[in-house]
Amino acid sequence: MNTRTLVKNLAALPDGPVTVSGWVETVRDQKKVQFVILRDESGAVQLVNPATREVEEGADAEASARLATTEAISALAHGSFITVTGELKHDERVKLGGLEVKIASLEIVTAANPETPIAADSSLDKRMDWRFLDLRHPKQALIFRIQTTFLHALRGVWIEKGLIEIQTPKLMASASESRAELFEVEYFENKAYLAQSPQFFKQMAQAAGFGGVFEVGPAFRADPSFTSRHATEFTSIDTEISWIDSHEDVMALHEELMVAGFQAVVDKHGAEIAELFGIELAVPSRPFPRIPLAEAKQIVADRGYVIPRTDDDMDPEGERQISAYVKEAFGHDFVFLVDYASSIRPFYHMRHEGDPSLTNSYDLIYNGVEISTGAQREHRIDVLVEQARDKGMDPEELEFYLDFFRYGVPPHGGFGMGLARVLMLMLEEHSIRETTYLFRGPTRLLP
Ligand code: AMO
Repeated sequence: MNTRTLVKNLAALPDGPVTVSGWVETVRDQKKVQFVILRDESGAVQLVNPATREVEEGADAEASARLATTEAISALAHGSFITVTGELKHDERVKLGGLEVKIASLEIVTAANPETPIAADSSLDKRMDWRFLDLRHPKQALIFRIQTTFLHALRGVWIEKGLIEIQTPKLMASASESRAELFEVEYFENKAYLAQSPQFFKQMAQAAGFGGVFEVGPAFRADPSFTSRHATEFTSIDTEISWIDSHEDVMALHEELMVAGFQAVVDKHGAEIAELFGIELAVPSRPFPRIPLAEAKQIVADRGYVIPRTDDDMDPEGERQISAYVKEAFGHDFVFLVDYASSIRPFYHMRHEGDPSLTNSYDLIYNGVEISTGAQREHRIDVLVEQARDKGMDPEELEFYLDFFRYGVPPHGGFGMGLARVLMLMLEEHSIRETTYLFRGPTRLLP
């Protein structure tokens, strides 16, 4: 390893020799002095070089070296990765961090092509073509630090509660959600399908007696749409717990996870989020408001927006409207819409005792967009088979799944949540393309 000091650690060092490594953000090549802004994963620092433009014939090796460094800086392409050794000097007149490094030696480790293919005003699509350069911006990188912190906090809650982390297969013999949006792949002599959700296998863990499980992993949907919230591959945060009384228990866990995740993000990144995104991120208070779907539709209608489809789900404008209402009425950014009609829910959702037209399920809406679906599952095999038939499904095709329920299984439930959507809404970004490391959509498989 080289002995570089991370830029963020320079401030704590006394004046003296240091080595820093990173990429060149800007070069200011003045006649008498040259400035280079070097950035690494932790911050940016100003490097300074008193320019040596020419040396006398027969000058000593040191003077020749100074000339070589000056010429190298003049020719230095933005983005090149360099290592610089020099003298650290604290100087409050330096705007960037109140310090600079006077270059003694500069090594161009890898030179960048001189023309940078993207600029600050490039389109999102263009930036995605050059995602590795786009991600060099501190704002972009911060998104993935926040994601790391958020997931770490969620894991903290799950592990504290004794849940087991699982990795379920993404190659499947059947659909995991519906036959719509299903990717089919050649699988030797047969067909396989890419998992749309770990749904069946996280439920299997309940039959396996695991008590509670979680998974953060890829999910695939052959969704041809180009909205700001849909990807063909996304990271799904899933959890499933046994011995629940109803979906209320799932929502309680969901709230706990969100509060822990937001608390960790605010604690660790609140100041940077304010600086780079202009957002004062707050930790949501518990309990999150809960509104039955039918009531939510009425509230939205009373606000003057009639959801076009009659028996259907909320549409995106309906989600925005109900969020606006919840913000006004409760000052909350989150709302659980509960009691979805069984007509618009999958066969595995448990229906209300005494009113099979409704399910023990919910969607979590955050700042106007659905981020999650959760439910109590039907664990009684006869009822489950009936519900599958009711949805026009062939129980024979579901045999492997139905078997989970034939050898005893506790009551259980869980949720699935799109990671990129949470981050998009948290950071008020316009698209999950911004909050996905490498986005996948109908026309994007590269890089
Ligand atoms: P659902 O299909 O509602 O439920 O998906 C759960 C959450 O996953 C995210 N999501 C997506 N994100 C990006 N692009 C997509 N194409 C996409 N599709 C879904 C959303 C959504 O709220 N098995 C159930 C969950 C459960 O009941 O546990 C399921 O998959 O944030």
